[in-house]
Amino acid sequence: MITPKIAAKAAPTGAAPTTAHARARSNIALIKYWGKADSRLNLPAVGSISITLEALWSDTSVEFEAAHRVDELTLNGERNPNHLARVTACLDMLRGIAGVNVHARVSSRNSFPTGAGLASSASGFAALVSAAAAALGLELSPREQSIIARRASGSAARPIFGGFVEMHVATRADGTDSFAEPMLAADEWPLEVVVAITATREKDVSSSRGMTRSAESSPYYRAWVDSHPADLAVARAAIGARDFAALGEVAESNCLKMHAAAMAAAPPLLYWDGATVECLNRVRELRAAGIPVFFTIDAGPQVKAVCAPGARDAVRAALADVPGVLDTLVTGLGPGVEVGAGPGAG
Ligand code: 2P0
Repeated sequence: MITPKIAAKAAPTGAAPTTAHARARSNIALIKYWGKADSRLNLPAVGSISITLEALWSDTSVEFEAAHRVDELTLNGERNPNHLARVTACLDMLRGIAGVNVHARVSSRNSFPTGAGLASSASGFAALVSAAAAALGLELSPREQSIIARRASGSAARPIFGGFVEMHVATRADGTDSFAEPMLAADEWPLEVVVAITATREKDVSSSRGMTRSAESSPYYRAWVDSHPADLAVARAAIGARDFAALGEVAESNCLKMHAAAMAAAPPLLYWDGATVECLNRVRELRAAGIPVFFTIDAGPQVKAVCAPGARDAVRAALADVPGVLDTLVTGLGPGVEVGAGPGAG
């Protein structure tokens, strides 16, 4: 474990709480992160632009206690040994900064399916970093939290902030300039998202392994990385101009490019179901009928339909009607991580 070079600014002695609670939202990338420049520091090979989602959250409480012999994780009400190693690695970074060696009881609950392509690791680790830092009495800036969250999971660096967020690649070898930054607050362009859920199973191949496999074996991976800065520039300009059509065009293209690179890996990575494709077609039909909507898909089969204000109800009804769609979720854009000492997440 390499402790990030972040100077500890601990709260005054005696004032540090040992328990804290945080809510962080999930986020979806409109310009995707797919590939690592450095696995050890978890540095992304490409930048990304995301939106933070109001209704898809992780509530996490962290309690440090000298009597705990090991870290413990409860996820959605059940002890979870599978994700404990990553949680401990994340806590180790914060313990290293704080200069303490106490173990924690972590309890986290998601408002949406876990590990199914809805960025539960992003909201979960963003909430963990903020809650654990608060419980240790560390006064970390949002940027410092973003850097630590990135080490835990690349997409977790982004929902430290709300609304539209850009994540930067590193130019420094130590990765200290790879963090997320806010672009627009949620209410500055209040888009909405309809999520069409086609499966709730946890994915077979994690994003981390999928990225590594794509980088090692996909003939399209280099083209994906090389063409990425241009997509980021188009998206930045579209967001600045609130140009929904331009944002949708580059987001759909970037999404399909990411999946094309993954599909061409050996063995191939296919995150989609049949209903995923049907939803893409339905979104295109809606747009042809004049409804402002575009799609994006992450490392799972769910389709996220991004809607201009006013389009949500028609989009939801159309996607709910697609055979194979089990459920739909609707959300607006939300704020960054919210921290408070408080109730456990159970
Ligand atoms: C994204 N994804 O930009 C992309 C699009 C999935 C598809 O970030 O290895 O779980 O923990 O850094 O953050 C999911 O990747 O990967 C992801 P790690 P993470 O949202």
